[in-house]
This record gives sequence, structure tokens and C-alpha cells, in this order.
Amino acid sequence: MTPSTQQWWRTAVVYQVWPRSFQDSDGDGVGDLRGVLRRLDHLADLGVDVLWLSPVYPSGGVDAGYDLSDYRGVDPIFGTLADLDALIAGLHARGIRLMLDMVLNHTSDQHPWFAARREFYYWRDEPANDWQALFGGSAWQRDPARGQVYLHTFAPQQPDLDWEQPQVRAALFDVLRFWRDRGVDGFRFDVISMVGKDLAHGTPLGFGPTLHPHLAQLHREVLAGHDLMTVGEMPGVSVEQARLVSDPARAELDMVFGFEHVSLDRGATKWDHVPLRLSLLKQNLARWQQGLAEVGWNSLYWGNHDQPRAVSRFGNDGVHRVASATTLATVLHLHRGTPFVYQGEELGMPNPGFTALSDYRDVESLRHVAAGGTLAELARTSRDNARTPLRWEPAGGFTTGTPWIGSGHHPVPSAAEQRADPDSVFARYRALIALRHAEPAVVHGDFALLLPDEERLWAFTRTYGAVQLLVVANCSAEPLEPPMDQAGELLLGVPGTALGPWESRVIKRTHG
Ligand code: TEU
Repeated sequence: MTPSTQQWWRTAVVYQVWPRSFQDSDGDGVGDLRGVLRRLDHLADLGVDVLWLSPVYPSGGVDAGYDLSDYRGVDPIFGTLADLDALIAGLHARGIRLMLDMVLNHTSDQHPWFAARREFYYWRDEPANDWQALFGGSAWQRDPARGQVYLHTFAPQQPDLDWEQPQVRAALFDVLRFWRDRGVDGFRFDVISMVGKDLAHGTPLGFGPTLHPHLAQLHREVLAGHDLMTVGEMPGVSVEQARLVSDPARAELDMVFGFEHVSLDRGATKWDHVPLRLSLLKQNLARWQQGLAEVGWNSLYWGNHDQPRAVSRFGNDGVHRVASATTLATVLHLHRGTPFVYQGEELGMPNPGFTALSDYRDVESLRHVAAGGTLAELARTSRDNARTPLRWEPAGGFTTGTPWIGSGHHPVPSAAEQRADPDSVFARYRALIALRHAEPAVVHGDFALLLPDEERLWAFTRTYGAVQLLVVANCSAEPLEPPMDQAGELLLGVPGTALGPWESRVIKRTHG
């Protein structure tokens, strides 16, 4: 495969900021844009190339910003448009790009369109199907005043926009051009797979027949001729669909967020837990590596603002917290694709261990309990697991006020301490990001999974020309001896052949 200089995002690492819990600057207990600006040294020190900023727009306040009431503004709780401009400038001064989160599948019911532009939404006399909303209950909500129902894939306060209406697409593409022309460098499209719905034959997560034409139009009207990075969040996406969407020749999006690898420990619903089998996890990632090897591109992630903390879920957040967070980072970042680091993951933050319903804030969690869900289910799976404040200094440093959500019971060494510690989780993330920037085999190398059925060892190679990288990782609390030859230059890890609990190693060899 030929490395492309134009597609800069192939060598990039993205850091996701979920602003509410990143850094507060004005003491109201809620993180804000000036807070993000204050912490840019942390991102620069880590070495990331792109900041993905979760929504800061005015919103109805139901789904933590994913229910927009104005596509072109900033919610006063986060600051002003001038603060966002200052953030763009501050990032660019450090060589970091900004990617905005665009929620185009639905708005808030507080958006002026909902009252003024009835035709923008799915109004029907009766429910057009039996779809269930992802946050529980019917996806159709009756408006007594209108005597009609409207479609909402998420909460009732998040009515879905009807992308089959050309004026809806025109209005949304206008929004994208507004931000593009303001200097942002990319977009993360929230549940973009859900646009182009087939109400008669489809399902809420099914891919509708007009999805690809809509994405192609979006590309023509917004992206073409501009050097932007795009990623589409696509629950339920198959690797075949991902290849279509991310095929540069088709000109749709650069990459997608798939969900298969974060569903392997779940049953019929996200609240049902099944024990994770390492073989299934690594085989799944390998299948995506294979499927997008020739055409398209992968995103790589363990966590985001919707998922429990990676170290608690895939690692071991007890005595092996540092080692397992380090090893999870190592295996993910050595895959081919664009890695996404979710805030706090670089510190090895675990789930907070909330025990009371009053600890929780997330609409999905509260609705789940109202519908009979348990605190144990929340403790494992709630999105609030990922939404607790970052600990910047030993004394905290997130806010001088009362934080909008608690920090939980498992504090980790602060960012300041980890940045000074060569053995911290942060230090391994920094090293992995530096390695990606320095070693073309990390970006471009062919991927081959070794010993796919092993339940404790995760081993694979990346081959690029004469260079081969070997990754060996012990994903268990017991020591193990990998059966393969580990001769070569040690790039990451400590020398040896045996692997201690959750220990990993990256080795480079060059063939003449
Ligand atoms: O998430 C969409 C999605 O499909 C899920 O990850 C969902 O959030 C949840 O986990 C269902 O159980 C996106 C956003 O990332 C999420 O924060 C929003 O709540 C949602 O869309 C609606 O905008």
C-alpha cells in the first residue's frame, strides 16, 4: 500500500474531550472551553494530532449536549463562540487540529425547527412501525396538541430529522460549511448510519437505502476540496459497510466507528453481561484489519463517553491496573488505523464504582432504572462510568466549585504525577503516539494475527517492506511464556522473553 501524504489522518492520533468533565475554569462545577484551553499542554505533551470535542452547542440539556437546540452557537455553560475561536487558534498554534461533533440525526425538541419547520421531522397520524427507542419505550411520541406522533430514536426530547427532505439536508450542510469556514479541521458525525431510514421495512439500527447517496452528497457539498478528517459513528456497522463508506474512491467518509468489539461482552441488550473471551476480541479486530486492508480505513478505540472505562472492562483495574491499561493501549495502538484516546484513558482511569442511584446523571441510565434496571447493571455499563472529572493534580484541580458529578471511589495518580513518571500509563501512551509518528510500519504495515485461539496471549505482526514489528501481550493476571522468537530491537517494554501479568512488548526486526 502506498503511503499518502494527503490523508494526514492516517498518521494521526485523536484525543476526545468530553468537555463537561475535562476542566472547569469558572467554578460552576462544569467543565468549559476556557478550561480546555488551559490544558492544551497536556495534549501537546501526550503528542496527539487532533482534538475531538464532544458537543458544546446550546442544547435541551437532556442528553449531555447530544440534543442540540442551536447548531451554530456555544452553550453559555461552556463559554462563547469567541472561546471556541480561541480554542481553535490555541490548538493550531500547537499544531493540533480540531474535530467537532455533529449531531445531524436529530435535534432537541427545543430547537426552533421543531416548532417552526414541521416538515423537517417525522410526523405521522399513527406510529409508522413498532420501533423501540434506544433509551427505552416506543420510538414514537404523541404530541397531544398536534394530535400526531413523531419519531425519536433516542429520548422523546430528541426528535429525528427527516433526511429524505432535501431542505433538511441543505440546512444541515449549511451548518457544516459554517464550521468548516470557521477553521475546524474535521467532523465526527453522531449516529450518521441512522440517516436514510426505511420506516416501512427497516429497524432503528438498520442501514437505510439512502444512506450512501446522502453521504456522497454531504461529501460533494461540504468536504470535497477541503482537507478535513471525517469519522461516522455507525452502531451496527459491518466491516463490508465500513469498507463502502471509507473507500476513498466512493468519496463518503474517511472512517467509521464500529461497535462489534465493544459488544462482545454484552448479551441481548447493552445491560446484559457475558464474560469476554480474548480470542473473540482479537479475532474481531483482526477481521476488521483484514477487511479494510486494501480499501478503506479503520478507527481504533477502546472507550468514549458512551462506554465504560476500558481498564475496568477489558483489563484488570485492581493490582494490575497500570500494567493492563498499558497493555491495552499497546495492542490497540499497534493496529492499523487511527487511534482515538478518550480523556482519562491515558491516565488509566477505571470505572468510578458508583453505588447509589443519586451518583448517576445520564438520561439513559436513569431511564433504565425507571424501567426496572438495577444498580449493578449501572455500575458495570452506565455511560457515567466514563463521565467523571479528570484529576489534574493530587488535590484534584478539575473545579474550585462543586462538580456536577462525583469522582467515585478509585482515584488514580493525577495527570501531573503521571506526566513526571516514566512508568505511568501516560508515559506508555506518549511513547505509543511517538512510535506511530516515527515508525511507518505502525501506520502502514500489513497486519497478521498470531495464535488466534490463545485465550491469554495477544500476539501479532505488522510488516512494512523489510521492517517487521512483533507485538506480544499477556492479557491475564498469570505469567506466561510466549512460544515465538522475540529476537530483535526492543521498542517498548522491558527485556526478557517471559511476560509478567498484563505485560507487553514491541520488538522490531529488519530483514535484509
Ligand atoms: O451514541 C449512539 C449510540 O448508538 C450509543 O453508543 C448510545 O449512546 C448508547 O450507548 C446506547 O446504549 C451517540 C452519542 O455518542 C451518544 O452520546 C448520544 O446519546 C446518542 O448518539 C444520541 O445522540
